[in-house]
Amino acid sequence: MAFDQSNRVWMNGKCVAWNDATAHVSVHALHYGTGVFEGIRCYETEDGPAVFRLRDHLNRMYVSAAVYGMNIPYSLEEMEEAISEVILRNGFRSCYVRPLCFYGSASLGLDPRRCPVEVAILAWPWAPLHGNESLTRGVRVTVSRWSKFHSRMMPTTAKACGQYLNSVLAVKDAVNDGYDEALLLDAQGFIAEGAGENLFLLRGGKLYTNDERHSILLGITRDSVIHIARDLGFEVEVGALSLGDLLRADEAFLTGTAAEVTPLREIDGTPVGEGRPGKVTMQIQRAFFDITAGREEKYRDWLHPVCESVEAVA
Ligand code: PPE
Repeated sequence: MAFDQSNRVWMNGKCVAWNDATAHVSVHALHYGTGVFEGIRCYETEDGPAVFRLRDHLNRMYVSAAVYGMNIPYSLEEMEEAISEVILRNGFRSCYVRPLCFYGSASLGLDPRRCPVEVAILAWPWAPLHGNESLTRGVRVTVSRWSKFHSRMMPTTAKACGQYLNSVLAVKDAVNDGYDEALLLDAQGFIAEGAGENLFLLRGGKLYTNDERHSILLGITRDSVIHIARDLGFEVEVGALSLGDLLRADEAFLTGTAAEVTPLREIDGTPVGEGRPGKVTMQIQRAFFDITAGREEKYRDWLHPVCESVEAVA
């Protein structure tokens, strides 16, 4: 985490100093988790910094907000511009971007509608979620005793603040027990997802992942990997994944904006495949990083150049 390298935050319409981007302890979101957010990465390319699948992330944020009846007081284009601005003003060539829309201060009680919607965008350099080494060595996961909440309890396809308490519980236990990450099962006992990532398996040369029927967030990295893998000639099947499937897999990996494409090498002491990052996993990871670095013409649409949209930045 490198907050100390971030000087500016975009908040409610302007770029302010990091220390001035504050909220009162009475804000609704602090009490009830009533906010929605995104996690987005900006990558360094030959043509300058570029944000990966920015539109898709912002679209998901507006959908998350709509689910909770929240009106974001800025248009998608304004948010795009604001994200470019905060990256440029911080002078970052690559970074993680965290837009957050939350109910502010007016009254408490569960109905948030009297509270203003506040919008902040943080940007800071963030290494891969489980550390640089995790991308080449893989991570060890444990199956959590906490289930992923069912999509009838809360919409798992929305990325909302309070929903993450479920992941926080799972990660706390996993880290206490010496694992890198927690894997959560759904209410039926099938695999849902990692605390902050989706899961892919490889068996017999074919890739498998699940979908929203198993209470997952539909990851944008997941969608990217499905495209990339099919492009590389792999068959990708979307359906239920059991723990048995994972234990029998030749390879497995996690996908997410923060985790990128992270090989999974062990689950509760049992090696996945040969217990080290698999060949196909690494092939997909390489392809993913070629795309994010702007080296793949075909996928240039996935990159939003940072300079393009900001008119005047001092
Ligand atoms: N599932 C969950 C529960 C999740 O939080 C993420 C992203 C994903 C899947 C993958 O989604 P996508 O980023 O669109 O591919 N988790 C974000 C927050 C992680 C955190 O620790 O904070 C992220 O990766 O930015």
